[in-house]
Amino acid sequence: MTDPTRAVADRAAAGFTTQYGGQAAGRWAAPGRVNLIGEHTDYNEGFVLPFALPLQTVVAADRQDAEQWTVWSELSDETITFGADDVAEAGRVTGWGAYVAGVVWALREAGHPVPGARLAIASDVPLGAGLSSSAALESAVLAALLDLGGLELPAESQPRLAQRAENVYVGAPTGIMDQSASIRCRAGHALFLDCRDESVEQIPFDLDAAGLAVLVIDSRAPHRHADGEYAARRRSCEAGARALGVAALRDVGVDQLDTALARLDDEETRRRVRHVVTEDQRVLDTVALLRAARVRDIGPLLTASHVSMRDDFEITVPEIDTAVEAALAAGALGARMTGGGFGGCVLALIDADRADEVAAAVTAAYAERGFTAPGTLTVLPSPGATRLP
Ligand code: GAF
Repeated sequence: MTDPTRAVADRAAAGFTTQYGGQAAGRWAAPGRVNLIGEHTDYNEGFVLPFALPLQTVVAADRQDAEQWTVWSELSDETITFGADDVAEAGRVTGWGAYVAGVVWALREAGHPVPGARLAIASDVPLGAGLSSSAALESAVLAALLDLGGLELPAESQPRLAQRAENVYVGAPTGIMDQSASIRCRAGHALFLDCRDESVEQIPFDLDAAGLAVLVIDSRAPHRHADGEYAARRRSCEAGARALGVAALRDVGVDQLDTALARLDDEETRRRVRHVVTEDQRVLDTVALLRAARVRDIGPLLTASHVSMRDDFEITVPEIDTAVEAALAAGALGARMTGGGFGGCVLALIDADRADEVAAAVTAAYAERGFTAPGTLTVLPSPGATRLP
């Protein structure tokens, strides 16, 4: 266990003891993620390339006899309890507890006899920063309940179940990327996921060997209508696919893009389609470079992805664009917004010895524009969900 994991795991274990008395039967951890490239491609059945962060959510838990789930979270220092009636139908538990109840609901819906449980949750994944705090919570709870109940669910089937909790129980129309990243990522690798058949390839992403680092910049931008805009982008993509007579935009190759765009009447839909089709290709190109250990060379693809999100998909905000421009001006090899958009984080690929310089340049650009100071953190590709020793 790394030191940061030990600290959050200790908080979960201590929270368990304070709330319920005694020791938890075990502790399960699941990470947040950044997406190296491939944004808004997952629900278009395309390609994504996330990696897990060293920031984790940890659940300390044990079984309880009653068909009841009692959950304490350090974030609100609040305990909630729900029973079988609350997970008989989606949406009955709201707020942060919905992510936990949603996992119980999805497991039961899939026919698994979920044991009653007492859970204590601690997390280092910041909320609302676009680093998948909800997928980390769902994935950690899922790992805990599977083990406590002795339930069999192969790792490749777990993301779909956690996604169902979020889509149906919580009601957020997200794709399969975040839960896949939290559950299936491996240390030192990015996860190349085909979101159509959910096949994965672990792509070595050895930043140290290349003398590079990934700097994650939390834009601290308030999320502006993120949920409504996310759903609107999804609808535009579906409309584009329908108009083109394909099952999903994944089925349009870059070599067919001009012909496809010429068949669309609506300028906005054309821009949305262009982003998704070119973004899928950028993922494939990034994977090809990483397979050849040409890590430095992926920089321009990251920046092109950002330009596409800014101009065609229109999901960036001024703080995010400022962070990308400042990082590039300070020598980053590439930079892009990561995650759903309308706030959240930027990742910049940088020479490892220039992290402080790039972070300072972004902070100075923010100050010049009067934005709230950004957060910065260098990260390495970390392990996916696991039971802690
Ligand atoms: C959010 C969603 F949860 C993902 O499914 C994905 O669509 C992403 O935005 C954009 O790539 O994180």
